[in-house]
Amino acid sequence: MSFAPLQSLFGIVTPSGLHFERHHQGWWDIDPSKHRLMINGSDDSLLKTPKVFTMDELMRLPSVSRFHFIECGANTGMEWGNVAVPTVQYTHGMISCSEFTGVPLKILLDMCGVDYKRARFVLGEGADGSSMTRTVPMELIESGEAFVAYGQNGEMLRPENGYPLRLVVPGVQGVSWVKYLRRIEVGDKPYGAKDEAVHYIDLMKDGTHRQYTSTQECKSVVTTPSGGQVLLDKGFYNISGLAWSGKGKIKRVDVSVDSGRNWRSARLEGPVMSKSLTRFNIDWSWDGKPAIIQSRAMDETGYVQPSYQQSRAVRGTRSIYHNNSIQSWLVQESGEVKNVQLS
Ligand SMILES: Nc1nc2c(c(=O)[nH]1)N[C@H]1C(S)=C(S)[C@@H](COP(=O)(O)O)O[C@H]1N2
Ligand SMILES: [Mo]
Repeated sequence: MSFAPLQSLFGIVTPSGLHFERHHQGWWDIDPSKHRLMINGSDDSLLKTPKVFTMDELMRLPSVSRFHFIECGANTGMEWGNVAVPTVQYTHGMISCSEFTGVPLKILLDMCGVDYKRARFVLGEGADGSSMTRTVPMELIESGEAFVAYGQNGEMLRPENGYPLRLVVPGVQGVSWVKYLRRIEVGDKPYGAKDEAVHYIDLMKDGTHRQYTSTQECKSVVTTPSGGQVLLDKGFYNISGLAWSGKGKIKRVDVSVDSGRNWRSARLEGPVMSKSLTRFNIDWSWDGKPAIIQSRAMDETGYVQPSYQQSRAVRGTRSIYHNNSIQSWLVQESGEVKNVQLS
């Protein structure tokens, strides 16, 4: 497992070598000439012809190239317990953003003659030893959004990121982006696989668990200044950060430098793309006194990123997954920046 060094990155694209990594069973060394993608049905009547594709066959098909973020559902997970890990790399670094290239899954399912009336879900399966399987609802495929990617940032996927083939499910948490993709099964109900029945579920305040919360809600974080950095002197600083939403485009990001009493709208750097990272910037003149810096994003649905107080009212303190609460960085008089949580 490794985290993207968000404090050192500019713009929105994560260089491939700095992409975060999450492996449930190590990374896999696959010979692309031997790799196959099989598409079958949980029951034969759900499609006309099951098919097996080679990489060469996939790369002849119409391709798309799109910028999307991928965020692990466990990103910012330690903050539920108010652990206050020191840097933005470890609070928020299980997110990355790339230009992915591949074939819309809809094209492949059409070639197999899938019965879309009955086949409402698919299961993606990887070739590694993790038995990672995830249910993906058919709407995300019929809309043309989900695709099987072989390219990332202009080159082939790297082995750590699923070479030679991975599922891209825009807006949905990373675990559904199955790497080393070798099989897609179409089915008529959710699969209840271990990684959706037992893991990646939300422990609620009342002790019950919430399942299938796959879409990553609107979230943002200031990356400069952020935990572990030091401001050398008072005066002008560019506050910079990242915002994203699994539901579409970022509409607005507000920034506060006084613990949330006053907010100003930041500049969004274009292009602002759907289900991608958006960079924001805002001018700040530091007077040398302690300051708490926060960002609060709003997406095109009107949803506003919640405070910790709001999140905890629903989720309590013992969750692991899906924390999109507002992050606070304390700039101390010494210029040193620290992770703090406001209650
Ligand atoms: N085959 C396979 N796919 C997988 C995983 C895995 O362990 N094996 N991990 C998942 C999880 S939990 C995440 S967050 C993302 C991480 O993708 P990355 O390593 O390219 O950043 O891949 C997902 N796809
Ligand atoms: Mo993950």
